[in-house]
Order: sequence, then structure tokens, then C-alpha cells
Amino acid sequence: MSKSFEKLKLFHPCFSVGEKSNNGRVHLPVSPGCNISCNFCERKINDIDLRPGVASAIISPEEAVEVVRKAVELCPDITVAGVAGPGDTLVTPYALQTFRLIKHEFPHIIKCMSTNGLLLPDYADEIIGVGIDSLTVTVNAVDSAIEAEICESVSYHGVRYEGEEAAVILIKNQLDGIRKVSTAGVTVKVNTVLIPEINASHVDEVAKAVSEAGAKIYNIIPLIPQHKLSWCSAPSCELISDTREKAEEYIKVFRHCQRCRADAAGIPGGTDVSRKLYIRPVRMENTFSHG
Ligand code: CLF
Ligand code: SF4
Repeated sequence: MSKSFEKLKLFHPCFSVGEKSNNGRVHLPVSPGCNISCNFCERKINDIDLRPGVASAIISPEEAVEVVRKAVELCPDITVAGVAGPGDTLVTPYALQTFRLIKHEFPHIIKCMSTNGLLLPDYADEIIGVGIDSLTVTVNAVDSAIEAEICESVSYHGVRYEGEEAAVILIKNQLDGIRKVSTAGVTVKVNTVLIPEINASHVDEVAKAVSEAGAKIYNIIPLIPQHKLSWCSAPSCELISDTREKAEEYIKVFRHCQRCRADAAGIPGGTDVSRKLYIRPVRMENTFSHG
């Protein structure tokens, strides 16, 4: 049985409403590869795969279990084991395999998974069956014209789609998937990357739509301008604050996001212990993690 939102508010650092939480999380980088192309995403994992050694930062589900064991020893405040990439968690089977092992070894650890949502309807039953406690879906727009400016293409069931055609599929699957898992009792958080030049005035519509679909909490992540969106600006504190306020009319808002790396460990914003966990941690500064 998944943990309720009320429980997560107390024990999950990214589901706390109001005060910053002192609970920690360990991210397990078991998911390489992605099935969509976000214009702001510059995953270093593909580049790094070409250089010797650094690919070892992608770990297997079995290694992930040992990482969790060590992480809770190093940082007893860790209450959550999360998979936030570096790619999408549903493209490969490793994230769900990891959670199955963790459930067995550490029944009290909160199992947190994040995804772009393209395959969420396909995997909803498995996610529910594994007992994922908290699921984050990154939804950057619910209007296909706006989404097409953020995501260039999706690969879905073996076919590549571009532009608005891709956006229609992605948005539908995200909302259908959120509906399905939240109806079954999984607590859903939605992340939206706030892009001043593209979706800033649309974020309240996203908040409304995902709330209606069953999401419980909403996280607005300021854009790091890079890759194909390097022409965009980083949102100002004022814009972030105004956008959060507008979204809050529809859904509770999480305000302490640290834009974590896919291999982060410790209390978000506090001392990071990942270097002691991963032999050759990937340097992924300024990259995106679904969180
Ligand atoms: Fe990790 Fe994300 Fe789970 Fe948290 S992070 S998978 S929900 S355990 Fe948290 Fe980090 Fe922000 Fe993510 S501070 S980037 S929201
Ligand atoms: Fe894939 Fe996430 Fe990068 Fe988008 S941000 S391309 S969903 S890894």
C-alpha cells in the first residue's frame, strides 16, 4: 500500500508543504536513455558514455541496493530512495527492478520515482503493483502548441513524432497516467520547468489540469537556459514567486526544490554524500533531473 500524502508531507523532503524538511533522499542513477527530446535538456550521459570510465556512474539495480545501504549509514536522515534519471525511468526496466529490490530490503524507505509520463499509462499497473509511494511527472504544458516549443519529438511505440503531433500524445499520456495512478492511491507530484519566454503565463493552466487529474503537489522549477533553449532567460525571483502564487489557487506548491543531480544524496540543499557512494560520480552540473 502506498504511503498517503499526509505521511509523505512529514517524511519526504520534496512533498513537504511550508517549512523546508530535514529528511534526505538518495538518487539511484539506474535509468539511462530517454524517449522524448526536451529542448532544455543537455544530458551529459550520452557524451560521457563515449569516454572511458564515466559510464560506470550508471549503476545496476543490485548496486543500487548497496548504495541505499551505505547512504542510510552515512546519512541516517535519508528517508527516500528515488530514481530521477538521468534519462526516463520507464524507458528501461531498471527503475522498477530497483524498487522491487528496495521494497524487499528496506520496507520502510519511501520509494520515489519520476518520469516524463509518456509511458505512464502503459506502466501504471506495474507502478501501482510495485508500491511506488510518490511519483513525479514532469508536465511543462497542457497546450500542444506550447509543448511543441519545449519538446521537439517523442518516440512512442516505435514511431517518432515531432512538433504538435508529439505534444498531443505526450500531454494525453501524462494526464491519463496521472489519473490512473492517483486513483489507485499513489501520491503524484508534478514538476513544471518555468520558461519565461514560452510557458510562464500558461503554468496556472498546467496546475489546474494536473490537479483535476489527481496530482497533489506542484513544483515549479526555474529554467537553466541551455541547449536549444539557451536563448531563453532564467526566470527572476519575482516571476517564480508570482507563478507559484497563481498555481497555488489550484494545488499545493512545493517551494524548496534544489534541482538535484540524478545521483544526489543527503538532505536536499545540505551536505551531499554522493561522492562517498559512487566511485566515479558523473559531473552533471547544470543538467536537468526530473526530480
Ligand atoms: Fe528525488 Fe525528485 Fe523524488 Fe525528490 S528530488 S526523485 S521527488 S526524492 Fe526534490 Fe530534488 Fe527538487 Fe526533485 S529537491 S529536483 S523535487
Ligand atoms: Fe528526457 Fe528528462 Fe531530458 Fe526531457 S528532461 S529529454 S524527459 S531526460
